[in-house]
Amino acid sequence: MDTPPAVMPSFFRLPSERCDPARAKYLIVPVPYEGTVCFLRGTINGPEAILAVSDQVERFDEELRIDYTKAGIATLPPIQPQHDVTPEEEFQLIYETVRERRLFQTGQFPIFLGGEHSITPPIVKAAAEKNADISVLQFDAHADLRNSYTGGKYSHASAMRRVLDFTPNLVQVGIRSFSEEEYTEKKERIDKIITPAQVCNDYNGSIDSILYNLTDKVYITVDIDAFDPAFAPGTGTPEPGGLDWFQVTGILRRVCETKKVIGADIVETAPFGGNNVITEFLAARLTAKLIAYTANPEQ
Ligand SMILES: [Mn+2]
Repeated sequence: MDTPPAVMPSFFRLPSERCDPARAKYLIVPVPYEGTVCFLRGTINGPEAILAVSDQVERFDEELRIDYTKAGIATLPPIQPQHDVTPEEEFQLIYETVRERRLFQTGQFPIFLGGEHSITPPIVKAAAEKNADISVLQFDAHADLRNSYTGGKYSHASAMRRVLDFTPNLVQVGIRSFSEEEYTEKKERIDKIITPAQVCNDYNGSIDSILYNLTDKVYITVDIDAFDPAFAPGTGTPEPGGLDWFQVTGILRRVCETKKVIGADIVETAPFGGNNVITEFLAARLTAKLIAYTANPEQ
């Protein structure tokens, strides 16, 4: 398996005064973890690939017409184990690092770049300890609600089931793949699962339902496979019939305007060789959109 570098490129390669971790509003946290992936590998290289293309993204947002880098964007050292770890040890490492770095305690806005989806539950655990009544908004092709999978309780396919250990408030968007077990065990959640077909058929109704089911404080997790593989082919478990760029960013914008978003992750980007940089560029651009939508240029 590849070993990602301990020092990664900084997001946007901004001038130093805009990437001081003590003053920047946004903290980019690479988490190059791939331990329980069962189909196509490569997400361990996701964070580095996203950061490497990020300086190609414009710092001026074409929708909001602001330079959203003014609040500062610092890239922190990656969270990665120094030796082989079990999925449970990885959970503990991420949870403890998020706490030690005080990522949800200073009013700054962390954005974690994965890595596989099992990085999300330990982040949510740390965030929920500091934010009562937090919600999680998940974009994903997969429900990830299995109680355990081949990697055990901490498998990527159980990521959202583990999130439910820390908050009952979970809204899932883009879902088009779940098992009978997930459906029957979690049937009561079905109105908090929005499929791409629902988004296509009733976009405004879908947004209303998402906003209705979220509490005021929201953590956002984006599995890049929520997008249709036409837009994001570089991922471990691509599923046809996904969301497009305007659907995802439109929902994100409304949520960021309406709720207090406290942090986010973008996971499961798996750069495949050759010149296929579509997926990592989309992930970098989505990171920029999250920053733009939550940046307040008046402050
Ligand atoms: Mn997924």
